[in-house]
Amino acid sequence: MSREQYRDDQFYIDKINRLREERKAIILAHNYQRGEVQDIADFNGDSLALSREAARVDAEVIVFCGVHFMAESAAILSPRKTVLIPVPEAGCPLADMITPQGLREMKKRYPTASVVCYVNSSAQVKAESDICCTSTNAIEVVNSLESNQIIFVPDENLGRYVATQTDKELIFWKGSCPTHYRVLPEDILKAKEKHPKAKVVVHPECRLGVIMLADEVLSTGGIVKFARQTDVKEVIVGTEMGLVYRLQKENPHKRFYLATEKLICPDMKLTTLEKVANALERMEHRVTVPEEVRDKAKRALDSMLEVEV
Ligand code: CIZ
Repeated sequence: MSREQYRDDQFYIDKINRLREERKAIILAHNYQRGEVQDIADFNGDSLALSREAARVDAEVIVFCGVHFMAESAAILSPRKTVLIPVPEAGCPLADMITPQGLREMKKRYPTASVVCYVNSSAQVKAESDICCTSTNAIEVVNSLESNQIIFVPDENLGRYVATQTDKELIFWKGSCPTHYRVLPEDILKAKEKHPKAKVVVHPECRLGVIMLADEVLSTGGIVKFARQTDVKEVIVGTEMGLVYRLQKENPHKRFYLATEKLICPDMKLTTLEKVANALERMEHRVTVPEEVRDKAKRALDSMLEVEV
């Protein structure tokens, strides 16, 4: 890092620390955020862990460093707190691949099926669903339902992986995370050739051909736990690069290799220290969910929280 960059970062870190106290705010950062943003956060985690933290903490203001659907989930679970997102354009292409109208049409085609909705979706899509899931609990959520036929939206890759682990009949939506979709089986084979002693851990948003080459298939929270507990000293990581920063920081005596340089989510990288400082200074950009949508979306999230993992 250049001296100028260091000086700039320090300027914004001091500003954030002063404003965080003045505003009685906490800063939550997703595992895919830039390293320097993870470093100034009060709490790092996956979207569900962060939303739970948002609901639990005694703070008036939550600055959610992540993408829009994540801040929205925090607003759904904590309606009385002020939830701010530093970059309102930070979206999720996967979440944008399904509309409430599209889901309503699918429900008409399969009227007796239950609807499981991955948290990477808008509040309106959650409101149309019976239950939400994350990549940590998707299998348990699907198995918890009485119905044998399940509409699984919007991530087809995650759905197809879940289908390999359950007897239920899953109906997929054609959605995928462009970042994870870019990873090809050849990328994993190349990484394995380069690091023959390493274990391969991939996210279930990867395509099935990639999943089949992995030693473990885990959510980001699961990968954090795995990295802590494993005796293995080298790990090839098949998920967004921001997680590798956290893994290396928490496990300095192990080595983590990003499976491919393609694993970068442009939306996750939009949040910078300057944007976090601006959010706190200007108290923007507030994320709210209309009450009638919030109420239904919260029911789907609450149903998920009741499922034991
Ligand atoms: O739910 C999340 O936070 C995402 C998008 C991935 C994960 O596995 O943590």
